[in-house]
Amino acid sequence: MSDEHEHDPLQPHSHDPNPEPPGEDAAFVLTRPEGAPLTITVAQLQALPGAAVRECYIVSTGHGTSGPFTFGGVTLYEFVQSYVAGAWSQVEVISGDGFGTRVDRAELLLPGPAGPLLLAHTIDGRPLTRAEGLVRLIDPGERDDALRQVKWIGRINILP
Ligand SMILES: Nc1nc2c(c(=O)[nH]1)N[C@H]1C(S)=C(S)[C@@H](COP(=O)(O)O)O[C@H]1N2
Ligand SMILES: [Mo]
Repeated sequence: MSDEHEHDPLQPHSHDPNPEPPGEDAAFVLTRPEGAPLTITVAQLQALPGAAVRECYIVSTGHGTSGPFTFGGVTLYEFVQSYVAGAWSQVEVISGDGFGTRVDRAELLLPGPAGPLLLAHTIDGRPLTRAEGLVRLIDPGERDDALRQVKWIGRINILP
């Protein structure tokens, strides 16, 4: 984050995670291959089919590991399928503080043994707080750096 180039949220820093949420509103913007952008609220996520993933760890080289946690929410695959009727190839998940990741459709179609990527709004059976990252992307298979454990999702772009 310390270079003078324009910061690319999809090439995030690997250290010193931001402890501060970028505002209190957990709603985020969704863009899709077709149609106008939508604002997605936590209530709308709660209305989608639920999923939970046990034994999740937030692992970061340099500043330790936390967990295990059980995260609950909707799988990223189910979320995309709920909002896109046609073809799509990739999903970008970007936080309000300029941190993010890009996921290929193939990865979402065939989750790894640790479980599917999740748009999480609960942790250990209770609501995730805004400070804890509401709404947070969880990749249960990620075992270093936590670069995919995107807190405070501000935008999801579904790409054709
Ligand atoms: N929005 C956002 N998400 C983020 C980060 C960040 O700076 N901003 N840092 C990442 C990094 S580097 C780590 S180690 C973890 C830290 O997660 P924790 O605060 O739950 O321990 O969040 C990840 N997700
Ligand atoms: Mo990290």
